[in-house]
Amino acid sequence: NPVVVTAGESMIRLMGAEATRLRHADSLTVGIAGAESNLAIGLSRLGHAVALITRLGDDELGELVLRRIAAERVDLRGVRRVHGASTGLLLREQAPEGQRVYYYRHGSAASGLSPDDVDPTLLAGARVLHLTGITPSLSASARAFCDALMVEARGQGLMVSLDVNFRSRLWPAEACRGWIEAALPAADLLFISREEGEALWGAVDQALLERLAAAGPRGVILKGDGADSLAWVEGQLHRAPLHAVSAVDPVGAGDAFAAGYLDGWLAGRPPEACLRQANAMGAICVTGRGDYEGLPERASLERFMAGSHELGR
Ligand code: KDG
Repeated sequence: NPVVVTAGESMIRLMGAEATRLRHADSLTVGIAGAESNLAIGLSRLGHAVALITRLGDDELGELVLRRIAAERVDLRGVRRVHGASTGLLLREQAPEGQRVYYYRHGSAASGLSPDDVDPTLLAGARVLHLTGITPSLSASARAFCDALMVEARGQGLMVSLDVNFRSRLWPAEACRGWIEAALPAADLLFISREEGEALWGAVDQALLERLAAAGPRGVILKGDGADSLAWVEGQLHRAPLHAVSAVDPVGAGDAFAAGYLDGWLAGRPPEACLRQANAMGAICVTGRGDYEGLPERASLERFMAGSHELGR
C-alpha cells in the first residue's frame, strides 16, 4: 500500500514552444500538469510508494495523462474514468512579458470529485495525506471531497499536509483564505509561498507563521520564493538558504519543494534538513522546462546537494 496519498486534478498541458503569445504559436508541445501529480511524481522518483486520487475523462486525453503518471510508478487505483466528461486542460504561454496559464477545466472530470472518491482502504497504512488549495477551488463537491478525505486521514492517524497553492484564476483570495483557515485544525503541516502569503494575508513574517500554526498545524513552512525558506515547527523557527541556479522555468518549483520537505519528514530528519532538501528540489526543478520533468531521482538529488556535477559521458 502507498505511504503517501495525494489527490487533485491532473491535466493535459499544452505549452507554446517559442517565447511568443499563444496567438502566434505554430506548434504546442503536449505534456501533463497538476500540482498533486507533480508532487506524487517527485516522491515516487525518490523511491516512495505514492497513490493519486483523481478523476479523468475516458477520452484519449485522459488516457495520455494516465499513461504518463503510470510511467512514473504512481499507484493509480484511486483514479476514476468518467464517461462523457472531459479531461482538464491547461495552456502555458511563455511570452516576453511573462508566463501565463490558461485553464480549460470548468466542468472537467476532476471537478466532479466528491466524497464518493474517498476510499478508506487506499489510506490504510499510509503515513501522509497531501492536499492543495487547488482542489477545493474546482467545485463544491471537490471541496466536500477534500474535507471528507482529511477527516478520514486523520481518523486513520495519517499526517495531513496542506499546500496553499493559491490560484487566483480559479477562485478569489477570500475564498481560498477561508477554506485554508477552516482546514487548519485538521492539518499537521502547512506550506505557503511568500507570493501567496502576501495575496491572502498581507504581510508575510514570523507573526503570520505563528498565527497560522496557532490554528492547528505543528509546522508552517514558508517556501523559498525569493529568500531563505523558513519552518516554524513546534514553536521554533528554522531556516535554510536558497541555491543560486539559473532559472529556466519556475513552474512546479513549489510542488518540488513540498516533495523534498516531505521526503525529509518521512525519513525523520529535523526541520533544517527537510528545508535544505526542499530548497534543492525546488532549485533542480526550475533549471529545466516543464512542471515536473526535471525532478530528480534520489542519486541526482544527493549529487546536487553535495555540490558535485555529472560529467555526462
Ligand atoms: O504547481 C504547478 C501547477 O500549478 C501546475 O502543474 C498546474 O496544477 C496546476 C494548476 O492548477 O495550476
